Amino acid sequence: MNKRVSMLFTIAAVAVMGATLFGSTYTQTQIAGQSIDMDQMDIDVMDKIRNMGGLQLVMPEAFAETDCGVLENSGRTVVEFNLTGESVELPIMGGKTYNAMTFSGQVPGPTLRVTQGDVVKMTLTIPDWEVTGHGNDMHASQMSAGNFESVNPGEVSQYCYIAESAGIFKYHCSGVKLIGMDQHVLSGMYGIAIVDPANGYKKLMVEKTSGSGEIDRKFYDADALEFQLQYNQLYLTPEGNYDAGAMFQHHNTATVVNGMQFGYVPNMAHNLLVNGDVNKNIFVAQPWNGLEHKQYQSQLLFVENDQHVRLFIENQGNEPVFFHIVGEILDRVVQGNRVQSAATETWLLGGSQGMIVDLVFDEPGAYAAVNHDYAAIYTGAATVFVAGDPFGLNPVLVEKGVIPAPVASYAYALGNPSSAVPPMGAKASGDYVALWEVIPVVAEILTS
Ligand SMILES: [Cu+2]
Repeated sequence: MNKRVSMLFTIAAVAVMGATLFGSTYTQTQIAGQSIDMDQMDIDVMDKIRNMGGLQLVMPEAFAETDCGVLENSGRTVVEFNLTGESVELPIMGGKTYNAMTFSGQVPGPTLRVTQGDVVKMTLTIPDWEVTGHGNDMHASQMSAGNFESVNPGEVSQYCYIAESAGIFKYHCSGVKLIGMDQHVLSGMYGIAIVDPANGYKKLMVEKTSGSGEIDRKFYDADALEFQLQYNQLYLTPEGNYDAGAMFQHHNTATVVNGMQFGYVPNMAHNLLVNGDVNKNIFVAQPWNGLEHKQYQSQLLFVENDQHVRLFIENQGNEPVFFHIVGEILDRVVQGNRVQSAATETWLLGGSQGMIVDLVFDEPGAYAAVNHDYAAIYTGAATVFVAGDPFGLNPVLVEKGVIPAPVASYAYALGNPSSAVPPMGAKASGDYVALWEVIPVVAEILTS
C-alpha cells in the first residue's frame, strides 16, 4: 500500500468508525462501546471506498432546486430576482475610470429582500453584446455554484431555492465555470440578499445608567431606519483593468463602500449647505467634490438621535473589515438571526461574512463609520452618518420655508441616498430625487 492510498484508507477508516459509533441509531450500547471490533465493520463499504480511491465529496443541495418547477408550485411566496451581467466603465478617485463588471449595470448589484421561507427565483441574463459569460452564486441558497455553471452572452438561465436562513448573505458572480471568479467579483459583480426573519426583527435593548448606580434598560421598537454598507477592494492596473498580481499580494488600489471610495462623505453641495461655500470642506476627505460626478456623487447618511438604526453590512472583499463607528458603540451585533454581541466597540468581518448592526446615535453629530484598518480608511473605507441637527440648520431651513417645522433628521429635508437604503437601486427603480440636485437648491435658498 503506497503512502497516498494508506492515508485515504486511514481517512476512510476514521469516517466509517465515526459512522459506526455515532450512526443514526444512537443506541446506548454503541455510544458506550468500550472497543471497536474491526471484524464487525461493514467490509463492503470499506471495499467500495478503497476501490474508488477514497471518500467522494458531495455538495449539499438540500434546499436547492435548479429546475424551478417543483419549488415554484410549492405554495410558498415566490420572489423573482432578475439580474443582467454587464461590463461597464465606472469612475474612481482622481478623475479616472476602471473597467467594472456589474450585475444590472450597478455596483453593488441590486439588493434582494425576501422573508425567511420564501422561494427565490433567480434569473441571470447575459446580453449578446457582453464580452464574457457570467455565473451566479447566492450564499443564501445552500447550493453549489457549480450547478449553475456559466451563462454565455445572448443566453438566459435561472434557478430556484428556498431562503431557509434569516440574515444577510452575499451573492456574487461565479465567473465562467468558476474561472475568473476573483476578477468578476473584485471588479464589481456582487450584492446582498437580505432574508428577514419569519417572525420579524426583535426590539433593541440599550443599557443606560441613571447616575445613581442604577442601570435603566431602554427598549426600542423593532422597526428601524435601515442602511446597507458593502465593503470591497479594487485591484487595478494604471489603465483601470483588474490586476491579479496585486490581488495575490493584497495590494489594493482602493477600498470601496457600496462601490465608492469614501462612500457617503460630504461633497461640495454639503459644503455650500453647511458653510455657505462649495470650497470649504466639512470633512477631511471629500474626493467626490464636483457635481459632474452625478450619480456617483458621495452623499451623507442622515439619522435622528434616539432612533433605532439597523445596518446590513457585508464584507464582499478579500481583506478583513474591522467595523467601527467613531464616537459610537454598536448596541447589538446579529449574524444569522443570532445575537453575537451587545454594546461592543468594533466587530470583525472576514471575507464573505455579513452582520446586522443595531444602534442608536445618542448625541447630535457627524460620525464616521470605518474599517478600522488604517490602510482601508486611507484608501476609502470611511462613511459619515449625521445624527440630528449638529450644524444648526433647522432655524434657517424653517425661516426660508424649506421645511415647515424643525426636523429631527436632515433626511426629512434632503432624503437619504437610495443606494444605501435597502432594497437599493437608484438605477433599478428610477423612483428617487437625487441629492446632488436637491442640496444645491436648498443651499441656494439658504444663502440667497
Ligand atoms: Cu461575471
